[in-house]
Amino acid sequence: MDHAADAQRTDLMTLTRHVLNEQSKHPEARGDLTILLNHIVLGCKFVCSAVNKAGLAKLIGLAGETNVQGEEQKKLDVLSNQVFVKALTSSGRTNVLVSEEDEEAIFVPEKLRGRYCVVFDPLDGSSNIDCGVSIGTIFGIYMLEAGKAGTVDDLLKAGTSMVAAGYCMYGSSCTLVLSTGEDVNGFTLDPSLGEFILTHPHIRIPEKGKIYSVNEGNAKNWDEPTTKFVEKAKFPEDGSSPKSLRYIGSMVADVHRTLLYGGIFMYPADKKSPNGKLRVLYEVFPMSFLVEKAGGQAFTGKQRALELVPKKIHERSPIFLGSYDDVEEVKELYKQYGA
Ligand code: FBP
Repeated sequence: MDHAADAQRTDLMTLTRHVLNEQSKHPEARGDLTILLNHIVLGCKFVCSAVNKAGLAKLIGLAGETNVQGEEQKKLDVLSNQVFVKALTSSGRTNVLVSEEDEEAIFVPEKLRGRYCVVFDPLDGSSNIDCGVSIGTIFGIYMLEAGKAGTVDDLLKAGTSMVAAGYCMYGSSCTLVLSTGEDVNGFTLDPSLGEFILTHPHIRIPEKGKIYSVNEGNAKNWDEPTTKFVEKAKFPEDGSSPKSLRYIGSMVADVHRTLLYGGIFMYPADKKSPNGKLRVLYEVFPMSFLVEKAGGQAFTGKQRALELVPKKIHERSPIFLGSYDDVEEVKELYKQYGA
């Protein structure tokens, strides 16, 4: 780290400045998305500080309630959800919200309504909170037709209708990865400034990876294409080196590594969970949007993930996402063996 250069670093590309630059490319833009993103950033900063001091502040452990998925809620889950619902509502730019933690969609009060709908998982990977492993927030943004009062149907659309998506990873550093439709950029929180600084411009996922990421504990229930793919990863028939297995069990952390290093992240369907585990609106869609914008692919086992049209807000779907060539291999296996 060249501290001298660092100290001289005056031309700071903050996330706000970056989004304003992107906005200036759209003369019709009114700045609403910029304001909305700034409120999401505020939520991420709050959760980041809460996660950092979770152990000390007795924020770890159970909150004593269960959420719509029937999962026991953690204190940080509840806190993060409250922070994001308040930040998104108070932005005056949102209309309908869907949170992993709330059974029903949240309709913003009329006087605070705006044109955007936001789907989000306030704290993903919650099974890793108490052991301090990286967790994250995932979000996807839709734009309503002007003057339209939003309904849940405005969110039960193909993921291709999203206008922006991102995640914020709370790990050794706090990193926010965002796409507003063109490319994918990563920003790291500089705690001394309280600002997200552009550290990973124009992220491009390597075309082929050396890593596969899946919970092999479910292997006995997998379908044939998944079993074959993992077998070939471990015992390649073409003399190439075996792939390495990396699985944190926190989607944000596993997808972040996949975006930067390449490879494939999978949560396939299996006999126990025929629709997989991950939720379409606030896990599969945002991550698929980012991976595609970075040059990769996202596949459900049947179709391009972003072309899915969910029927309910907490619907689940199998997912294979990552490097283009690796996902292409999975698609070939599904063609060959069928699901
Ligand atoms: P939560 O949103 O309830 O945390 O569940 C999602 C998740 O933790 C993902 O982050 C992760 O990829 C997956 O579940 C891990 O599931 P498993 O423990 O079955 O491998």
